[in-house]
Amino acid sequence: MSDRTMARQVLLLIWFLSLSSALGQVSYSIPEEMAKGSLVGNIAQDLGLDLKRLKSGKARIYTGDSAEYIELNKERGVLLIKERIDREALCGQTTPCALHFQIILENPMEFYSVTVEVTDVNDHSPSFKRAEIKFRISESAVTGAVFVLERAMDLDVGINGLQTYSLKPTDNFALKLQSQPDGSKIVEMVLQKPLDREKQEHLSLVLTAIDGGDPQLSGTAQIHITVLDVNDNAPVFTRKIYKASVIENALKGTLLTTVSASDMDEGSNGKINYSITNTQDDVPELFVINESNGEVKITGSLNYEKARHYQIHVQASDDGGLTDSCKIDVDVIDINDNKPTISIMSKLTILSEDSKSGTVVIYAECSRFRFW
Ligand SMILES: *[C@@H]1O[C@H](CO)[C@@H](O)[C@H](O)[C@H]1NC(C)=O
Ligand SMILES: *[C@@H]1O[C@H](CO)[C@@H](O)[C@H](O)[C@H]1NC(C)=O
Ligand SMILES: [Ca+2]
Ligand SMILES: [Ca+2]
Ligand SMILES: [Ca+2]
Ligand SMILES: [Ca+2]
Repeated sequence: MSDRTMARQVLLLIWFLSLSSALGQVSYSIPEEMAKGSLVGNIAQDLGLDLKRLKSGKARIYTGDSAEYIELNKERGVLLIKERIDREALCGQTTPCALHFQIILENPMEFYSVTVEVTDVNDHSPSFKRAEIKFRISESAVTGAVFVLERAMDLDVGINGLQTYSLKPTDNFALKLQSQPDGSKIVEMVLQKPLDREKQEHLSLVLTAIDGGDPQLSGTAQIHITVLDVNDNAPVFTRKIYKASVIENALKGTLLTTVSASDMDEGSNGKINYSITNTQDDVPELFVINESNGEVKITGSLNYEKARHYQIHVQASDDGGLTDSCKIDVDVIDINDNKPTISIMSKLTILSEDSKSGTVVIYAECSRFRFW
């Protein structure tokens, strides 16, 4: 076929098509997803053609090179669904969505234009690409802090498409939607009430996307928030004042008492280091505290005759430098370690007349006990 004959044929076709529109045009509107064999429309009646003419004219559908979703039943003069029509596959987000084809008859040749509009059915739920969204947020995050969430997709169009979102629960976060020029929305959550890791370390929220179909369809995404600790709690001693008593000749290493503080924070923010803070007396030489478990032990020699009472000042500090303090009132108990002096004294009076040399020895002992 030469270029010229081809051009002539194209011209001829255009002429016929323009003529056909003069002859008749019909349009139908059907929902997508109709079953195979469903009725689209009574074409013979709508075009004013009788069934005999359809047969004698060898009426057929001409779609060009696009797929044939619709067939002509010449016996009944009707258009029927030939293939399932998925509006989403056919038109995507484009509206309106329509099929255009011609009905061609011969002897004489006639063209009729047929338009079948395919309307949307709400057969897709909004959906999120990721069903789980994870955040790690510091408990010191300020109110008003914004976190971008994921958008959902709904393949349907118009009212059947994505309409809005909801976020639950709303204890700490509020949903914020920002409309974009292209009609989509930026989805964010805004901190409304400060987080507190000590109260709640994990938060779980549900983001729901909703379309406007009837019935409405929805899709959800889980939002998991791990609240990160900051050092916002100081250690707290279980008591402000501890009482303890110890015999004056207690051995080095004897346990006096155990102090205890707790810190609600996590890890090093809650790790307590105990220390004795006395500076003006000999407490640091006589007592020692285990910096990790608060055990206070004797590390020097006590003497009732010298001091009957001690006050140990203890500090608990976390790694962030927050502190609490308490004191331990220690009573030293006399164990009568001067009793031998008294008996020797009485012996001394008995012995004094008998042995002069013995007296000297015993007296020397007494004075050592008494006046040391
Ligand atoms: C505990 O505190 C003491 C005194 O403040 C310090 O010398 C020591 O290094 C601390 N220990 C730890 C494990 O931080
Ligand atoms: C302190 O107590 C811990 C735990 O009981 C122990 O492992 C550690 O050896 C103690 N430290 C000292 C200096 O006694
Ligand atoms: Ca649809
Ligand atoms: Ca939908
Ligand atoms: Ca702390
Ligand atoms: Ca904390």
